[in-house]
Amino acid sequence: MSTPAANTYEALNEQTAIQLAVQLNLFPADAQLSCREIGDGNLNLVFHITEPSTGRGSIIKQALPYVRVIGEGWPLTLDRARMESEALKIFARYAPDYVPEVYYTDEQYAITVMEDLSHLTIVRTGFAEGAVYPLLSQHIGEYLAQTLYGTSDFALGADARRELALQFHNPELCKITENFVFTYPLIDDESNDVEPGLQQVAQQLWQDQTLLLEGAKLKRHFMTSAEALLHGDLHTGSIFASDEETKVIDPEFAFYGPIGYDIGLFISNTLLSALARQDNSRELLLHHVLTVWDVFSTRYRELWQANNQEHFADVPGLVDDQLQHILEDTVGFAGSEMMRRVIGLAHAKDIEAITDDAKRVHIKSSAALLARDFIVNRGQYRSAQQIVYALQQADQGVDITHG
Ligand code: SR1
Ligand code: MG
Repeated sequence: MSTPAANTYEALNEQTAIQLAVQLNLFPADAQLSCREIGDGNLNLVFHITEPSTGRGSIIKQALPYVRVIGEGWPLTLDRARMESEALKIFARYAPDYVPEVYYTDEQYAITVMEDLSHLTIVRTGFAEGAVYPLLSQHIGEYLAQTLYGTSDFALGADARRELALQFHNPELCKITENFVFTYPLIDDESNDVEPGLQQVAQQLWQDQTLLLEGAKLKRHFMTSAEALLHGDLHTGSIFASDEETKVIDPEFAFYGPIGYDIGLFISNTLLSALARQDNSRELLLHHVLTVWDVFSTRYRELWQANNQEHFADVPGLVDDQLQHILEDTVGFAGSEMMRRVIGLAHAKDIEAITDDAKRVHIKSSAALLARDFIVNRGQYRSAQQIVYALQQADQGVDITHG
């Protein structure tokens, strides 16, 4: 490849990724390096470069000018790489333990070079293989509170918050979410992927005017509320972890949005993995849902009291009202995400891996009805225990379609 300073875009390959790593002095000039393209997401290239003799490594991530899984027929802004790098740097100010270090960025090439995380595994994959990650929800709860409170009006003041929000105008990526999470799964859209055994449930949901109304309200809220700098796509495929460590990656969907969206995505994808589990370890995943909310809300209150720019911050009841509002949003957005993982285009890996057709369809039906309950009845939720209880009811076939 030409030098990173050259003014044209070129997609990397395994050889040019090595050349770039050497040019950037990530390794000694005479190092014997190997490289593998390891991207398994929908959008980007990810190169893992290693020096086998020392075990040292680095990650080079590059955005393609189109959606990787579709091809050149679906162009997508390269600016998402800038969003990702800038968001990683900002999140690292608030939650340094839970974000990879960025070594280098190049806007022309849409490249982000970052810390090697290959000693960790992607949580979505690990969950599908039976892993539990005992500290995951403690870490994610802390990450969520620090980044979401830290970038809100309350911590920054409205002027600084508005200034920061200008950097994260991310219309193309937001549009993907507006379509694939909030719109298509609620209508009979050609992009949906509904397996035959789930058709009847899907048809029933597409006729459901209450669901459409509440789903549409959630979409409006996602599009118009600018509470904090969100990760914007915090499913379990955006988290690397081990038993001791957790790192949140891939914030290319970052934008100023409603706080409950990030929390809802983590909870929803964890619940889907729990539904896919047939053994006692399901309880451990459900425990993550309780812990993430507990840690988030406790830390949020502490941060609120320690640093708050809002004149009315000490008015009794305001922080409680704020947390109740975030919980309702969390439940509603968890519902939108869950619906798209069983009816929309991008499905949950661990549920799809179940080979027993009847079992898989039962789980998807339970998830679809649970998602409906979360969307329609989000205002009735007062605790994370209710979320877990609703999942247990749905899994036992209890009718939760009322309301
Ligand atoms: C067509 S892109 C579908 C999904 O991939 C990304 O990871 C986001 O979750 C997006 O919604
Ligand atoms: Mg991603």
